[in-house]
Amino acid sequence: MRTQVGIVGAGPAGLLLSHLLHLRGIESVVLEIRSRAEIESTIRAGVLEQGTVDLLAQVGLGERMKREGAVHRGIALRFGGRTHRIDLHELTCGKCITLYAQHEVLKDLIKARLEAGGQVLFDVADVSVHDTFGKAPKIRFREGGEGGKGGEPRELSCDFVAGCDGFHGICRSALPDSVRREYPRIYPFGWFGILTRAPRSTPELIYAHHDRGFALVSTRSPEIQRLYFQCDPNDDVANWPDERIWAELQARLAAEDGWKLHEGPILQKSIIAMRSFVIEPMQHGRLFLAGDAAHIVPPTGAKGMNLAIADVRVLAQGLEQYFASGSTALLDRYSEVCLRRVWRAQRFSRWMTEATHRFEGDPGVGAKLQLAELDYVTSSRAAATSLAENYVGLPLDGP
Ligand code: FAS
Ligand code: PHB
Repeated sequence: MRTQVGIVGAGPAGLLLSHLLHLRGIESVVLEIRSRAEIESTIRAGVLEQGTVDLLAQVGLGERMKREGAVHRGIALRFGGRTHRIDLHELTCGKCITLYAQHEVLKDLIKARLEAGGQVLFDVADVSVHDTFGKAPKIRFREGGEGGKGGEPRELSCDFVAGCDGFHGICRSALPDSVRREYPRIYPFGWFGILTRAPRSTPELIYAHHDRGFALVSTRSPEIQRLYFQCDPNDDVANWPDERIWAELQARLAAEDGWKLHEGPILQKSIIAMRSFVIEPMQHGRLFLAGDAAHIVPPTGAKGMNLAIADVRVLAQGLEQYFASGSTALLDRYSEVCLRRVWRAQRFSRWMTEATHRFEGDPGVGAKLQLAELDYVTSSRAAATSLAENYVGLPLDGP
């Protein structure tokens, strides 16, 4: 098999890259170890930045997002039992966020790729990348097996490899130790996430700081809500029967105005580790890493998927220039341009996490400073504007 760009991973990064390249007349093949059904049903992100929404609309993927997504003009910060609204729209001269689930974005992307005759190979196995430092990188894999077992050995020759295989993928390990620098951080807490069939309890997201720990009220639709609360990362969902979950959420989200959370049957429960991670550089030879394969942010800032999409936008521009003129000027700056945005998103996500989560062993001064931080950001226009512009997404840089 041969193509121009071999893409490992059919997440937001891999699928959008394949779509952007297609619009530029550049061929690609996407290799994914999981099934289409799994990809289209994995519960993950929910918040799209303004820049992500604009890009998806520009490249013909906006129709269902605009119809089914929910535009939010603000978010709420709740602490000391009181709720403070951050008017994103007003503070950023008109920018908003859109609540549209990641797996819905993936459904739209897969439909667009397949309808355009794109090659997205699901259920492949034993993927490995080779010669990414030469002029003819190769991706070896097995196809047609059952659940990753068996299948014919295949080899895909390409001009470039895009490592879009997420944090637990194989592409990052292809960067030699001699050139790579990693910046890992594990937080001492996780998020307990639930999906519930219940009406919306709030018109906008609520980020809550509470003595018992952080809580977040988000949404997927008027009928399906997404909620998270800070938990022990080593805990087990089996320890959390529905009534205990609702009791904990009600306690952490209690407000002086008597506001109460609408409860309902819990459809899905999961515990998510909280970490931040960056690898530098994001490119080596003809291997380009994008998205979670190169960087992870704690989800408090809702940046992960948006960063993945920002990466492949820059990569597609560089690949377009290369295939049009042979120039690698933009590709040579790929890592530098993406890492500037990644570190700014790391800074913001860390701030959101450290201002709203309870840190074990804190003698109390930490919580006092957090409350002062939240009090400041909800009473200073300058500070609120900084939060708002980071939350809706900093402008997408050109290369
Ligand atoms: P992904 O991990 O999404 O995709 C990688 C793909 O590669 C997967 O399909 C995987 O099966 C495949 N793969 C792995 N190994 C492979 C191999 N060897 N060969 C072939 N394929 C392979 N981000 C936000 O912006 N907003 C949010 O609200 C938000 N909420 C989140 C909530 C949760 C619970 C979690 C876990 C994450 C959240 N994120 C959020 C972050 C999340 O959205 C990620 O940043 C996003 O999925 C990254 O996309 P990709 O880089 O494409 O990686
Ligand atoms: C979500 O809706 O899943 C979500 C929203 C905001 C976050 C993280 C996740 O910060």
